[in-house]
Amino acid sequence: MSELALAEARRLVAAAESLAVLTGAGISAESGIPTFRGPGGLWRNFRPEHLATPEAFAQDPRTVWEWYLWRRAAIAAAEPNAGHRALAEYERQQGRCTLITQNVDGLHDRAGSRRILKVHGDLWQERCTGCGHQRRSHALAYPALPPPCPECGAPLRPAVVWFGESLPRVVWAEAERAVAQADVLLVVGTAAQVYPAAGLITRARCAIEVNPTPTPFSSHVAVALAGPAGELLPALLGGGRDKMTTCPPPIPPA
Ligand code: BV8
Ligand code: ZN
Repeated sequence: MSELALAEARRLVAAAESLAVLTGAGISAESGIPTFRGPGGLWRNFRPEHLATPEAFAQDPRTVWEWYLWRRAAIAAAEPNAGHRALAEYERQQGRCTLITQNVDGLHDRAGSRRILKVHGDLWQERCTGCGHQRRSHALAYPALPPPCPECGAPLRPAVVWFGESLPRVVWAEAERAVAQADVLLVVGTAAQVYPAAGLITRARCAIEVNPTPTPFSSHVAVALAGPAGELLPALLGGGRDKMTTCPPPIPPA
């Protein structure tokens, strides 16, 4: 990744009045959580349609629950990484940051981020398919799958957004507003293939991508930083805000 690209990205962030961030599974990769489409990815042994859809749950709720409980166990054993922490620290110091995440793992919460818009739901939240009863749960196993609703006995499901399901309306509207109002959208660790979340990138006034691998948006963003979030976010966000920041002098040729 070029030092010039990082310097330009730092300049854009330092000059930004408000920042929005869109994260995907890649920001949790350095915590040891497999991504969806990468090597050894979460989808590797399954096709998304076979697990993360209402049809799959209707057909085989037990297998779907086993997959989510397996993911809960992996996440419970993991820790937020330097990328999660850099975002939380930036929000704490600068305040003007809205974090939009496609992730359901809760690692941003555990890193200390507060203003989080979970556009694909939360793996640690459950919802009744019968009466709509909601609860938070950190269970890694249940005596029976699917677990019955404590209110009406109908099957509980993970309160995540499956393919073919709408995103939570209020959360999504807030995410759209945050991107529209932000001077810079930081796009971190997403292959940008899942919509409508990926569509937020085209609506940004100025986007900076952090990803070791090119995505369909890499050639359209202001700066594409090719590298891991755990390394680049601390370098990018660590400097705090300084409106007078000017672009540092170009690196003298070696
Ligand atoms: C909707 C929650 C409409 C569950 C997820 C047919 C029917 C219906 C809809 C569709 C359809 N065909 C297409 C669609 C739209 C569909 C879609 O986009 N499909 C894709 C596959 C084409 N979208 C939907 O269905 C959405 N709903 O459209 O509703 C509607 C309207 C009205 C009425 C009814 C319906 C709902 C989509 C939400 C699906 N749920 N997750 C769960 O987690 O189990 S999606 C899932 O993918 C996760 O949320 C994940 O975050 C997300 C996106 O993946 P990424 O985060 O990008 O992860 P990925 O592995 O792909 O990439 C990781 C990246 O990280 C890579 O680029 C890698 O290079 C990078 N990386 C790796 N290491 C690092 C790193 N980056 C930085 N640092 C590192 N160290
Ligand atoms: Zn119920």
